[in-house]
Parts: sequence; C-alpha cells; structure tokens
Amino acid sequence: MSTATETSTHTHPEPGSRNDREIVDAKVIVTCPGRNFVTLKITTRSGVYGLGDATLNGRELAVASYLQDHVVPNLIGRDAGRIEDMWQFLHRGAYWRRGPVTMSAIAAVDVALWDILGKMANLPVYQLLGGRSREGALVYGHANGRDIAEASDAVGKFIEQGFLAVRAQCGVPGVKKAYGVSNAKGYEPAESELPLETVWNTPRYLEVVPQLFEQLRKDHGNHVELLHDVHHRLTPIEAARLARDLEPYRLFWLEDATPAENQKSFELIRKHSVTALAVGEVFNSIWDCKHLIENQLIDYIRTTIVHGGGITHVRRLADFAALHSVRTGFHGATDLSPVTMGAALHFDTWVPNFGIQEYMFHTDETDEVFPHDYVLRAGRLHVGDTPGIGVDIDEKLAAKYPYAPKQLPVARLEDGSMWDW
Ligand code: CS2
Ligand code: MG
Repeated sequence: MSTATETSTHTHPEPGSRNDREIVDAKVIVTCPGRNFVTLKITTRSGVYGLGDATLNGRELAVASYLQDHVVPNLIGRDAGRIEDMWQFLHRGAYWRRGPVTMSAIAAVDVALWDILGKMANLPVYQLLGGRSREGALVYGHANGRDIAEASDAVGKFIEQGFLAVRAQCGVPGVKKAYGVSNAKGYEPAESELPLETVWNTPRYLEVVPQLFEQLRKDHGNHVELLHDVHHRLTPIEAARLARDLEPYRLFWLEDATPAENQKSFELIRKHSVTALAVGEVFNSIWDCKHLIENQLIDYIRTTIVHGGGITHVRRLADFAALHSVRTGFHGATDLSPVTMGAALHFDTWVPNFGIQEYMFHTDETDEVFPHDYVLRAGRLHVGDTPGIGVDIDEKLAAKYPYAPKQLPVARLEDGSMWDW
C-alpha cells in the first residue's frame, strides 16, 4: 500500500481513492423496447459504472440533448464520489433552474453516481441512505375497463394476483377515449407520433366515478385499497365535489384532482372533503409543492426520482414532507424505466414516511434490456441486495430498438377548447 507522502494518487490510484472515482466516460443511450427510454451510463477510471434514467415521456430527445450537449462535457474528469457537489453544480451552475428537462437530466447524473457509490462500497443504495425501514414496498396496480363491470373484473384480477391496492379507471359514457382506459394489455398513453386528440366531458365523468367506486366496494369489500387518478381534469370546485362524493368508498387517495400550479386551489378541496389527496407526478422540485406540503393540503407526494432531480433532491423533499405528515407515493408508470423503479425502490425501502409505490408492468422487451433484481411478492416490491441500484442495461439489445417518436394525447372540450389531458 502506498502512502500519500510516497506517491501521488493521480499517478498511482488506490482502491476508493479520488482517482479511482474519476469519471472517464458518460454515454446517453436512447432505446425503444416497446417504448422510449433515455439512460445515462457514467463510467469511472476503475471501470465501475452507474446508470441513471432521464426519460421524459414525449419529450425524450430534449433531455438526451441537454445531457449530451451540455452536461456530459462537464462530467469528464470529475470525482464521481462528490454526489452533493455535483448536484449543486448542475443545479446552480446552469443558472436556469428547475423544469422537467433540467431536473430529469440532473436526476440521471445523480442516480448514476449513487449507483457507482453503492457498487464501490459493495452496498445496495438503501443501505447508503440509512438502511431498511421495511421489508417490502406496498404497490398499487392499474385496473381499467370500458365500463364499470369491466373495470370491476380487472380489479378482481389484481386482487387474485396478490395486489393489496389497485387504481381503478373506467370509460365515461359519451367520451370516446377516457384517460386511463385502454383495450390493449397494458395502458400506454403515448400511442402516436403526433398527439391523439381526445374529447372530454366533465359532467359525465363526475356522474360515473362515484358509481364505479360504489360497485367496487360491493364487489370487492372494504379491505382492498382503492385509488383513482383524475389526471388534472377538474376545476377546484369540481374536484371538491368529487372528493366529497367519493368519501363513502374510502379511497386510499384521489390523485391530481386539479392542476396544482395554483397550489392554493387545494385549500378549497380540503375544506369540503376528507378524501386523501395525492399530487405531484409532474412536479420537479420542492418549490412546486412547498405550499401544499407546509399547509398540509395533500396527504401523498408523487414526485419521483427521475423527474425530481434524483435521490439527492427527492430525499430533501421527503424529509420536508415528513415534518408535515405527508407521505411518499411515487409515480411509477411504464414511461419511468426500470432504472427509476430500482432507484425508487431503494428509496421506498429506506424512507421513514413511505406511503405507497405505483407499479405498472414493463413489457418483456423492456425487462430484457434492463435486467433488475427487484421482485413482486404478495403485493409488495422487494429490492435485492445487489450493490448499487440493482438495475443493469444490455447495450447490445438496447441498440436493436431504435428511438420511435411518440407523443402523449391532448384533450379538448366538446366545443373544441383545449383542456388538460
Ligand atoms: C399517470 C401516468 O401513472 C399515472 O399516474 O398519470 O400514466 C401519466 O399519464 C404518464 O406517466 C405520463 O407520461
Ligand atoms: Mg397520475
């Protein structure tokens, strides 16, 4: 073993020394094994590499370019072990802060560095965060149907598979393509190269949703946890009415009941209802939900690792939420790659104020491109003990699935006015 006085660590790196951790390569990988994913792979001088997800559904190449053109040149030569400093450098240093593109790019770097640190320390990331708080992370699956009966059958199938919590969506009479309903095997909203135009009808929706949950409680009893996603379709007063109408069916949560850019609008919903509220899959920073959290206007915060600036920032957000009795309920749709799911599960395994984790099955092709060690058992996801985040990428296979442009749909009212999708 050399000592600092005998040799310079720059010319004779020791294991774990700064030189060993020097970033020598950073590569942006875009692949479409069933849907598009952007992955950052950072490699250190020692050969240890880490992965980070940078997928922003429908706007993937914007983040790929942000990383490739503006971030990667800054990474080479830096110490992969300075995770906090790197975060501050990318956030403050860009001058232009926040926003989904910037924060997804920062998240990719951040998660890749946590992955590297875990591999170098020979520890799973949940251990680096402070260790296990629970054995497994409660998850909810996605059930949907063209009508109430079909949605109820779908909920039944999830219960048979061992799910303890299920999100339920159903078709709205008179609405051709309601949010969350699909006749394909897995619900996948980004279907076409240019946005699909859908038509929205709020009165019909407000009529059918309480009927759906009344039927679900009749068919499946009181013990399964039920969730519902409004997907930003209602005004604050309409959201308050729906939350009140759903009270008898004791939802685990009502999600994105109204757009939350105007955080104060949640005060109105709270005033009228005790239905638990979740929000924040489109948030990118603690500032987007500060008012909601410190005024206890929500019960669950959905902002997850990839769109919220990585483990480093979401940890700050979760700690802030804990002070105000708000729990985590991370976004986990299929447009978040297994790399995000792996990182989120390490977080879920540690975070004291954990609530629930959304979980949709990825396609077999996606699972093959991103081999991972997390497993679903009896309604909970369990992380493995692989050092790092426990997710890898098969680059040769990834190269077989070139990028395919796809955008999310848009919604309009019947008179043609643009609405929130
Ligand atoms: C949804 C998502 O999972 C959810 O709660 O809101 O499916 C969302 O529509 C997509 O992630 C958008 O990319
Ligand atoms: Mg949602």
